[in-house]
Amino acid sequence: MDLYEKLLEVSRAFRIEYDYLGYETIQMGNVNRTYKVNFRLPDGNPKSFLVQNVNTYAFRNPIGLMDNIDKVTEHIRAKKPGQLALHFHHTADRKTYLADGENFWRMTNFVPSVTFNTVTDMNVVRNAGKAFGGFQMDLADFDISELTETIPGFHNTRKRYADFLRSVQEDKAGRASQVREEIDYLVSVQDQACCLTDLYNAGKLPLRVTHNDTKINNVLFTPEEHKAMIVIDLDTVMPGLIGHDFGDAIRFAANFVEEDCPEPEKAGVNLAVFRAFAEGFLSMTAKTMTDTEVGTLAMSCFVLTAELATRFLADYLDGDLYFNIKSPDHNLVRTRCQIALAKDMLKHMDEMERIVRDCVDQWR
Ligand code: GN1
Ligand code: MG
Repeated sequence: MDLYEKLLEVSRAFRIEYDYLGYETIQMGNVNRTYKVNFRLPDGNPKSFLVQNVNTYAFRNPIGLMDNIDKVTEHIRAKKPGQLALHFHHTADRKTYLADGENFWRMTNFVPSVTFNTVTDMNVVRNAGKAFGGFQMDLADFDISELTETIPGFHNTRKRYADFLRSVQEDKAGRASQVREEIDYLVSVQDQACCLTDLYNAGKLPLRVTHNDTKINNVLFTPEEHKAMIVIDLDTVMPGLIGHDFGDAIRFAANFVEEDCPEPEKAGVNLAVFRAFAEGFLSMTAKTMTDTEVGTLAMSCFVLTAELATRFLADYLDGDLYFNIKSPDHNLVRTRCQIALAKDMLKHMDEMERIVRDCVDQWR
């Protein structure tokens, strides 16, 4: 069955009975596959839904994942009745997913919106910071023990390094000799990259419910005024550290270029974006953060960048099994861009620390 028919079948399973018009592939995320599926209502108006094919190589327990999302969205909905929310459609047997033996499908409402991969408008950045900070606060009273770890050790950087070094050792795709420089750099910064994990293991950082994938394109903005509407992609909502959310957001939004820019020399941390995001994020969270947490925020940006570089490079060495790729060297291009960004962040660490302290002083 081709995808056109498959998406119709999936939509019917989610009890969408309108006239089928076809689908569009949506560029969203590097792991799942996302489609906008279009229908015609009886009154002639168009109506679209978002269908995702969840990557079960990445998410080994997709039912646990959907259960997390149900609980988290329910918790937020209860706090903010009437506000825009993601709504997962149900199959005839009341499930929010369809497992057809081969693929794992889910369907949500389609929210007309814009997203950003790179940002020049500091208001947009500040609003994204507020949205992720607000998300963190909405879940501050959520019982962590209710959540399944959808990817165990997701931001456990020590574990990520162990996995990476295993991939180097195994060299399944025979590529290790071409990427010695990248391997050596990542090994040389291992202890710095693992500082959050080590502090947590030493009992110095509290566990929170975190989003864990705070790319700015996981915030939907209104098409005209660019107001942050909703935080999406709740697949990795899990117990985590606040630096995971802050650091990953900066890694993505404050880079001068996109995360897979083929010209790594152009990568680097844009301190104006850093400041705007920090202002938004800390306006929501500063009061509830411990001093030790505050002290980790600037460094967390380096941590998340180096960690992702180990993940991209490990996947390149394994033969591209995890991340969706657009070219054979896509994971290597991503690695080089993240390494260049990580190096630049270390150069600017003092300034990043100073900005965090300014913002905390402002909001405490
Ligand atoms: C993946 O699929 P997407 O874009 O939501 C990955 C993140 C990475 C990101 C890098 C579950 O996120 O951890 O930071 O790619 N998600 C998973 O773009 O591994
Ligand atoms: Mg994601």
